[in-house]
Amino acid sequence: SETERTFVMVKPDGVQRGLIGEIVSRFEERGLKMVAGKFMQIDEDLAHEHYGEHEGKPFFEGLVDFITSGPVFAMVWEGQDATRQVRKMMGQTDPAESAPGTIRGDFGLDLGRNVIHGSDHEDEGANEREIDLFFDEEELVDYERIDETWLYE
Ligand code: YYY
Ligand code: MG
Repeated sequence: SETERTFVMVKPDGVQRGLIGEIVSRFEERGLKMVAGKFMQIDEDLAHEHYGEHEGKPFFEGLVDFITSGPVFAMVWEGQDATRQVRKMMGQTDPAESAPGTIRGDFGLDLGRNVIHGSDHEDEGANEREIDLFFDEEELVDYERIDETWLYE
């Protein structure tokens, strides 16, 4: 698999429940590398753009209200097969269907309060689109993690 970057965000419920550190730890321990991070509040326009694929669906307005309701922690994580690996660590969209050991399976119960967002690996280019939407080029940092030679063959 290729080294790639993916967009990840602790949603307002995750921030309010004090889960930023726990979630960051899981990706760090897995060996993924954080290359950008930003604590911010999403406005209406950004919410509509980010979730544009869901416009018109019955849950859309509630989703926009929720994602703009408080601060989020937006991140970019880099690593081999990063987009798919992050999605696996997140679990299913519905926490109730997510296995224990996954982030949504460990920290959520309700579909509309599922703690974390990660780019869809089945949607080609979604990771790059979302990174561009949330971050400027100069906010992405190039560096090596000291354990990289032990993480990859
Ligand atoms: O990518 P992912 O977050 O796993 O799910 P999406 O199908 O892209 O939906 C985005 C977001 O919308 C989801 O995290 C919760 C919410 N949602 C909902 O409230 N009700 C649904 N029936 C489907 C999705
Ligand atoms: Mg999605």
